[in-house]
Amino acid sequence: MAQERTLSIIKPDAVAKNAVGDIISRFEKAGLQVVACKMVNLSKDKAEGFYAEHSERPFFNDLVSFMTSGPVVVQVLEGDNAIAKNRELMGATDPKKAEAGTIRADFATSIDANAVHGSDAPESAQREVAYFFSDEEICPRG
Ligand code: RTP
Ligand code: MG
Repeated sequence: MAQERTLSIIKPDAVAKNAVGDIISRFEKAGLQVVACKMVNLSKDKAEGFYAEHSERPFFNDLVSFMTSGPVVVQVLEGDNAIAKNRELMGATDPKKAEAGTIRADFATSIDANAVHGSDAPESAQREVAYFFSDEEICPRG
């Protein structure tokens, strides 16, 4: 299977719950490696730019407010089939619909405060990784 990179964000609700370690542990146990990682407070501009594809959606302002409400942990995950594997580990956007044992089923509160973000396709993964990390900040272990 193809080695891929994907962008993961542990959102403010999960950081506030002290669930950072539990969530990263799930990625590692599933065979994904953390090859870049930082904790940041997103500015309104940075959050709006990140979710620009949703700018016309009714939930956009709430989404940006939520993503700027506290620190987030932004990571690059690398591994076989990393984009789909991360989405599988995350579970459905709405935690009520997320399969048991997924990150969102276990840690999310609502469709807004849903614990994690993961890139949804190779193109978005490439764009999102570059939105947060320079090449020098990514540390593949080979
Ligand atoms: P994400 O981008 O955060 O990984 O989530 P996703 O792909 O599962 O969902 P997406 O459709 O890209 O939506 C981005 C985020 O917007 C919020 N949302 N709220 N109230 C609503 O109907 C609604 N729909 C989406 C969620 O926080 C979602 O993660
Ligand atoms: Mg999305």
